Amino acid sequence: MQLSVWHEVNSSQEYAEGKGRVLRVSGQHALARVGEQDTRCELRGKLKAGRRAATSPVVAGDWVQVSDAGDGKMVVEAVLPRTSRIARAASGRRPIEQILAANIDRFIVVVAIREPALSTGFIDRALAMAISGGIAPLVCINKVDLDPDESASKVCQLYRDLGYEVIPASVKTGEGMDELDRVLHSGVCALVGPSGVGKSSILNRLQPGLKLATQELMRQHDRGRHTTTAVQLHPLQGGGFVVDTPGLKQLQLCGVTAREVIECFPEFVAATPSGCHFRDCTHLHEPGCRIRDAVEDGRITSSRYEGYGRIMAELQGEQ
Ligand SMILES: Nc1nc2c(ncn2[C@@H]2O[C@H](COP(=O)(O)OP(=O)(O)O)[C@@H](O)[C@H]2O)c(=O)[nH]1
Ligand SMILES: [Mg+2]
Ligand SMILES: [Zn+2]
Repeated sequence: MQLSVWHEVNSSQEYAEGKGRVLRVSGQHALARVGEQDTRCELRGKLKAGRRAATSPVVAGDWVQVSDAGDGKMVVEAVLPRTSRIARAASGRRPIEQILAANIDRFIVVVAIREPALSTGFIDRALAMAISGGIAPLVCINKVDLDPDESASKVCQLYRDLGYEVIPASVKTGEGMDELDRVLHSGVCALVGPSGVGKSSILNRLQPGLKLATQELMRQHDRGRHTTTAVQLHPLQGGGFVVDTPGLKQLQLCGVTAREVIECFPEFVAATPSGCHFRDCTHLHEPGCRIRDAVEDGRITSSRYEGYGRIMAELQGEQ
């Protein structure tokens, strides 16, 4: 693994304080970067996951306090407070929150313009997940080389008009790669998207040393082996870390409030400056709803309103 500049600057003090950053967790162990070393640490008893817990008490990205338990054995003593999180609802009879990663600076929503077909619903849910987790989102639309009728530029414009940063990209032609490279080095970034959109391919192109398994390689070589499975922080040459999340086909939101959902739809507020007839209008079925008027007369894109409806229905089902 390569050392990063960021790491060299900060590592000696962290090492002195016994502070480490968790790169990945497997079972009752964590691989943490402490100072300049990647160290396998055991989890202190109280930090071990119960059999039915959805989330390990320690997740990738966590800052942890480690100590030497003798014989060179390192132990994670405590998890420092998290500043942000990527969380989803774990499947089960009652949805429970599962934290996939913590302390992430940028949430890069990755979709493809084709193969698999683009779903703005996915983008909308991913934005809600980022915002509710306290992470600044960005949208990357990959595979624009497969876009003969330039439908990508429409989608780009839709989200840019809403105030989000959008990067059209192609691993094939190299479009957008410099921009993505800059973003990646600005802190700890996570790539979140359905499988097959090109997340691992993007990272391999920007940093060949990562050698992440892509679907193409799988088809050629090791059939049956899974691609990205556990969530893991990969150190980047030149600073920062990146997280390549496993393909999240269904982004099951968990614990997102109605207010956070509305934050993801700024055009709703802009289109109805004086609000709806009912002050606590959910914009789903109430009479006198100005949002639905705005959808009718085209001031709000209908795909966005449908995305809103699906998220709200899901959150109501959760209660
Ligand atoms: N045409 C085209 N294909 C791409 C592009 N990026 C990735 N792919 C292909 O899409 C497939 C899935 O890529 P992969 O990186 O495994 O996707 P992931 O599941 O999101 O990590 C592979 O066959 C890649 O070669 C792109 O920009 N254009
Ligand atoms: Mg992948
Ligand atoms: Zn309304």
